Amino acid sequence: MGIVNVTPDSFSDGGLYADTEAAVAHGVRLAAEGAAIIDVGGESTRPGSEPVPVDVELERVVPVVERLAAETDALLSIDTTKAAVADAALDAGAGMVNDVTALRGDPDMAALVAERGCPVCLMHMLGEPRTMQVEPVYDDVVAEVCGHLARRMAVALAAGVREEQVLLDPGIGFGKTLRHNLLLLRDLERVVALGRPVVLGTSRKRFIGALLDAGPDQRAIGTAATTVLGVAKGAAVVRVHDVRPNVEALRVAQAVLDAGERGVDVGLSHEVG
Ligand code: HH2
Repeated sequence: MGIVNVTPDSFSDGGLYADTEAAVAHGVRLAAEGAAIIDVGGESTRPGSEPVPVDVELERVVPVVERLAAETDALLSIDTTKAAVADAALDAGAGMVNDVTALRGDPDMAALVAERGCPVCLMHMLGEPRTMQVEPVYDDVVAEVCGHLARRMAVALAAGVREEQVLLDPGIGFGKTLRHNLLLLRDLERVVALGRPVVLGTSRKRFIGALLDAGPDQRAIGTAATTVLGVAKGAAVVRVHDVRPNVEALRVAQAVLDAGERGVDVGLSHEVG
């Protein structure tokens, strides 16, 4: 899943793709690099960010979704917490909703997703973006994230969402310390055991910067490490800014995971190693 942030203030690429042309060109490039899903968002969820009015968010994302639907074969996902934005994006050609509040942000979202019958990603977040990084505390972060996701899935199903349309995401960086993020990655199998495809969003996040002492645009290789580990532990989707290095890391990792199963056997006699 490649990320297109049509925002002036996203934490790692804010302002780079804030106008329609730049956002569409970026989405087309990510699809060409191998993204099967393009996640379009018009509101930053970085720690401390303020909500964006619905009309502004609509103006940002709808033209981009329309154009990407015409210009790529990728499944388009709309990253929003607002039912009106999801509704308009689905009309414009999106086929999936990515809601970082797991249907808590807007009382109309659950019914909308149920009615549209589209896939929906439910993510764990402690509190809300404005306050989530203010001393997050858990007794057992993995158990609490899993419990929350199971409860949010139950709410979605009660609203009429079909179970096979639900994806789950532990919400890396959303109300978590470095240690919480590492524990969630180490024990990702426990999230996978909830029985739904898991989306992993580690890309360029602050915990990688803390480990590498690197700024957001220097975190692609660290991100690829989490992609490989995450997929080895059963993640189904990785949400990334830098599609190409992650696709390459994944192709090699997948070949190892599948060794002996698919009969991959390419002659390498002229290469060293
Ligand atoms: N992370 C961000 C935004 N949306 N959605 C899911 N499902 N999982 C995530 O981990 C996730 C997400 C934050 O990253 P980004 O979009 O790059 O930044 P910003 O929110 O500042 O636009």
